[in-house]
Amino acid sequence: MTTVLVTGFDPFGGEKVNPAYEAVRMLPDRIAGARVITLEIPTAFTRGPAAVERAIERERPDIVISVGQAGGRSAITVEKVAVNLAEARIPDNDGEQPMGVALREDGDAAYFATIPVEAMVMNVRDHGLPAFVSYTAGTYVCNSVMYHMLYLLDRRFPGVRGGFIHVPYAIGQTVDKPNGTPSMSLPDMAKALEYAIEAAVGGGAGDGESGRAVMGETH
Ligand code: PCA
Repeated sequence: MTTVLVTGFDPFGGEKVNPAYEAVRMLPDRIAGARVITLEIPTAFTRGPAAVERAIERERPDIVISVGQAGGRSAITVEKVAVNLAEARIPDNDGEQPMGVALREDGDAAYFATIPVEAMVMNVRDHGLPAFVSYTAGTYVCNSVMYHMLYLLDRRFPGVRGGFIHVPYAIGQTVDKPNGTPSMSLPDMAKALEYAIEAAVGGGAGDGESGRAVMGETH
């Protein structure tokens, strides 16, 4: 049976919750016939990737998807690429704040996600929820976890596919933020993750009912 490992971060940056883990823990045990294993991981440059590595060694998943909060984004975004750079605007939950350093001296400059990014976005949209491809996971802990995961899969677990999804703020987080701050309800977020994972398990080109959408950014 296909196994999908889905991780979500703990709260950081003064927030009381991290919608990533809150939505991940709402996922069903089975998606498209695959077994779903969920895990909370720390928002920390060292302990975050280490927790993912241990879970991969323990659970031997076929697919690994990490989920993080991207406050300010308005929709689910499936990340296309992770870069070999840590540039932390704020310290992580362990007080670590790397500035302008490589994540792995021996790693590639970047790794592309090996999950079907476009098909996942299309499946979320086909079910009436907003989703986009993102071409940057930032330079903080989320990019680091995605980068280390893809490095690890490339070297030690060929055949295991991996990637990353960013989610907006949950509605409750925006109560004390400026008018217009985007948010999404946790049930909608969990459903969107479920549709994205469904497409990842399905695997094929899966361009969705609406056909291959035009993706990309002009800036
Ligand atoms: N988001 C942060 C780190 C943890 C999280 O949920 C990020 O985007 O880097």
